[in-house]
Amino acid sequence: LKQHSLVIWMVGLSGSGKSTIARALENRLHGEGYLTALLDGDNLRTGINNNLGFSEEDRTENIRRAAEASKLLASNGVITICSLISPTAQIRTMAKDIIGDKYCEVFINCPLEVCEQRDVKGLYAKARRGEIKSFTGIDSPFEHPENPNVELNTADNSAEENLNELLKYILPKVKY
Ligand code: GGZ
Repeated sequence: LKQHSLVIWMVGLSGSGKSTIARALENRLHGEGYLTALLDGDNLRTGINNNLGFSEEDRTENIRRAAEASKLLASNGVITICSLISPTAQIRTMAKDIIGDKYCEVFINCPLEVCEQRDVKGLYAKARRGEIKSFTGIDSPFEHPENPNVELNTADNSAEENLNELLKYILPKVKY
């Protein structure tokens, strides 16, 4: 297996485009022959994290499990791409501490207004109506990452531009 492993930790609001970029990145790396895995918050919450909600405590446990799973995958040589909101500095520090020097933080920056306007799943509308409580960005905090390794803006730049920007950073780190 000729690759260096890495954990690419995508941070951003619901609807910011994390999953889209994560999938595009995985397809590209996989297409180039890299061994990859994709962990998506929304997906994990139907399985290993299906007992967790959206309180601060549950989000912390959600991230802890995802970080531990990523660490295992990366230690087995797999380039692991994680897509979870990871809303607070404290939560991200925990993920980074678990994963260690393979941790690479990618901030998918998209203004709340734009995420809310897109509202692909109608969740923001529900949160505004009070049908979903503790929704990130509405009545639950989102702290902007201070020092991400990469920052991508999905409101102003195309998916292709963002993927290329990300690859510029990732490829030299995973190539032998
Ligand atoms: C935030 C919520 C909530 C609340 C359901 N707050 O855009 P989605 O729908 O598909 O992805 C979101 C997902 C967020 O889960 P994470 O595991 O990434 O969050 S965290 O890192 O904070 O633990 C969203 C959906 O779950 N969703 N209710 N209240 N997002």
